[in-house]
Amino acid sequence: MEQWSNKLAALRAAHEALLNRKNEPIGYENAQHSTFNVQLPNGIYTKYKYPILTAEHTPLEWRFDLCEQSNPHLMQRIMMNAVLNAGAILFEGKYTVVARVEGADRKSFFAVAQSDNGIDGWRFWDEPVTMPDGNNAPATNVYDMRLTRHEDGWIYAVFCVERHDETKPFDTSAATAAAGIARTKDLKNWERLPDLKSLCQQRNVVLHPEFIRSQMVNGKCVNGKWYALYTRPQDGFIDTGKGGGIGWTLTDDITHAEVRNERIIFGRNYHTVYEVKNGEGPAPIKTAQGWLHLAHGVRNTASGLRYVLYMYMTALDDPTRIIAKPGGWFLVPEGSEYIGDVMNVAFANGWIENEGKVFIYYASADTRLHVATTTVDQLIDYCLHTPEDGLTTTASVETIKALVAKNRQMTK
Ligand code: M1P
Repeated sequence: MEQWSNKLAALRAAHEALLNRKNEPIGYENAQHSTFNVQLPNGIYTKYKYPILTAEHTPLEWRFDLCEQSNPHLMQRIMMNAVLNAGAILFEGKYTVVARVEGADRKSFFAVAQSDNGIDGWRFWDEPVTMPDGNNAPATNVYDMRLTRHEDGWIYAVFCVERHDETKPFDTSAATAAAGIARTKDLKNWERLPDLKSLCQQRNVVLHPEFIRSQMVNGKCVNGKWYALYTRPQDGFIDTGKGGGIGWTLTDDITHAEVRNERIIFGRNYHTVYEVKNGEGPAPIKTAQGWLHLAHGVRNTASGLRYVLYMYMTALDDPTRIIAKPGGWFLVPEGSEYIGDVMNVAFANGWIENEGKVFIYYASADTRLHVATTTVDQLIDYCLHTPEDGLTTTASVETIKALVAKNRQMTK
């Protein structure tokens, strides 16, 4: 009897120690130097020593039967595999994520976790989110929630809804992806709306936070009030197909959202970081100089796909007009971030802006969730002053030489 309770006390103490662990910013003094990687700060954002949420951060009550009679060996009854791609929002003064938690059974679900400072002290709520199916066909899996506090007063969640592709009954890997939509006021009670109607697969859709009040139709300016969605049309579940890139579509009724006139606002390009896939990350941040966008780009390599984060900016009066396009990636998996269930993946679908500070929640290797901190000013500076990708090696060399020449002038 005593032995069992001691074991439980030790388990609780170890779990509490993990949850209470202080995080440490990675600066020049404590930069990671290893034989294969030197991780010096880049001045654009600060990464932290520890991931903020992992499978081990999930409540013990989700995993253990805490009754000695029915669990005499104090074994995990339900194991957790990963905590990753999280939507994020400042909610009632707390930094709040709705994370994708994946169980050992490969099913993902959503769970809310909060922190007072956005960096450490994260605690999951007692139970995972109950996401109703509404009138939609039940999903096999749900993931990658984007949260948008919309000017209509609701908090919206748009996420991937995955189901088996019933047109291929003998292919057990064949899947379809659609964008699920739900809304809430308290992150507890979710009203599920019909999935986004689209002629092609959509698993990477983000709601813009403001209404769009005018659009050009057949060369004429038409006034109205539309919800706007960033999309990523795909021909198949994995296959991007012919087009692809970040799309844009307007819909007047979010309770029956439909992709009608989708147009690509940021496409894919040969030999760039978004050659294979290009998708919006979280909902953009509004600044005095334009909308800040965080997105993911995917390229192919001999060892599989490489997912990186990149940024761009669009005009305040037209969120589809790109005004800054810094070349290359913004954030990549480094050091131990490479390693996990899906190697070489950095993915972000949540960030929080609070009084000019920005907290970027990114996952590494589809395994754990991290934070990187920066400011709106730094991100604008990054977007406006990082040279564009010149799309050829010659252009890249000329860009470097121009910077060297400028620096030479400074030292004269
Ligand atoms: O494994 C990397 C990512 O793969 C998918 O992303 P995308 O839709 O861009 O292909 C998703 O499963 C995502 O969750 C995952 O991180």
